[in-house]
Amino acid sequence: MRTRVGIVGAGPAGLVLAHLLHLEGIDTVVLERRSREYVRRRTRAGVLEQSTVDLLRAAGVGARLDREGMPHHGLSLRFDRADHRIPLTDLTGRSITVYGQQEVVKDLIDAREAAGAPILFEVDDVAVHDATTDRPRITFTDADGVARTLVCDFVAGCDGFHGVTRSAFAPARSETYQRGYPFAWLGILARTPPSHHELIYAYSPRGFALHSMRSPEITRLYLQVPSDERIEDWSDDRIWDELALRLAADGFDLRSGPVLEKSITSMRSVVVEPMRHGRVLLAGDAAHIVPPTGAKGMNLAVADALVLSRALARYLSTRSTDLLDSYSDTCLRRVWRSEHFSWWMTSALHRFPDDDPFQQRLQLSQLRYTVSSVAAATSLAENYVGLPLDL
Ligand code: FAS
Ligand code: PHB
Repeated sequence: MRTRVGIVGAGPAGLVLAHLLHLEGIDTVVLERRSREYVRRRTRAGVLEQSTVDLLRAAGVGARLDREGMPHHGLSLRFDRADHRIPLTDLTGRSITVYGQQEVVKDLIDAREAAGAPILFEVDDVAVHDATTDRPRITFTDADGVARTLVCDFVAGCDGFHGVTRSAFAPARSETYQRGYPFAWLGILARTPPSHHELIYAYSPRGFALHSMRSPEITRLYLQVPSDERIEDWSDDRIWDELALRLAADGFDLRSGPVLEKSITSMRSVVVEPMRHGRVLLAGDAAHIVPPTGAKGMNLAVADALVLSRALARYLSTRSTDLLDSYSDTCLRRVWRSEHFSWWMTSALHRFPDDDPFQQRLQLSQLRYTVSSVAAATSLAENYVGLPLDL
């Protein structure tokens, strides 16, 4: 098999990249380990930055997002049993949109299939070869069990943090920077209307909780748990009881309902530098991970895909390597800004196992300052809605 760009992974990074390159008339093949149904159903992120929404619209895949997405102009930090609203749009002129990651993935898969472009689902044994030659290859086993080789001009590693493309990078040629957190998030999807019209990030003596949503009928909720927690130890009733305690505030009632999904997600910050090795380039979680507290993960993946699509289009049309050569540095500026913001939100809002009353007073002082100072609230707001992309 032969293509201009072989893309490993059909998540937001791989699918946005494939779509943007298709718009440039560049032939790609997307290889995905999981089934079509699994990828379309997988619940993950929920918040789109303004730039992500603008990009999807400009790329012609924003119609359902415009119909079903929920624009939000503020969010609340909840502590001292009270809500403190951060008016995102008043402070920045930009907003966020709540629209599940799997909805973005469905829209992109639909667009690719409508264009008749290939996504090979349920592939296995993917391996990348000859990264530093001008003909990198991907070997894999297709869904029928047939061994295949895809010869490419470039390979895009969009296969997430547990993918294989990063292993094509010579260890001596890359650095990994990381930080773990001594807790995880237990997340649920529940069939009940949201209890508030906006997101609530709650700091409580019992630990962090987050109230989010997916639609007027579906609520998305998270609570901080120890990093080694087992989902089997959390009955639905126990989850609702703990959420009610952590989200408690005067005049607030948490609506409960049938739990449709529950899972535990670990928390870590990771960055791999550089994001390029020869003709293999990484995008999204394959290159970096952020704790979800800043709602950055998916948005970073989309931003990388935009930068990479331009770099590849420039080279394949003019043979100029300028954007390829600057790809990693261009992405890493945004990545590290998001890493810092996500670390800051995580540090401010979570209870750490070893924290003491002094640490808790520092956190409360920071939260009180953030919601009472226009400068501090604006700093949070402009990071949360996301720095503009030059579309
Ligand atoms: P993805 O992981 O989405 O996609 C990678 C794709 O590559 C997957 O489809 C995978 O099946 C495929 N793949 C992997 N190995 C392969 C191989 N060897 N061969 C072929 N294909 C392969 N972010 C938020 O902002 N908010 C959240 O609430 C949130 N919750 C999350 C919950 C979980 C459980 C996880 C894992 C992540 C969560 N994230 C969240 C982060 C998430 O949204 C990512 O940032 C986002 O999916 C990144 O997109 P991609 O880089 O495309 O990677
Ligand atoms: C979500 O709705 O899934 C969500 C929202 C905000 C976050 C993380 C997850 O910071």
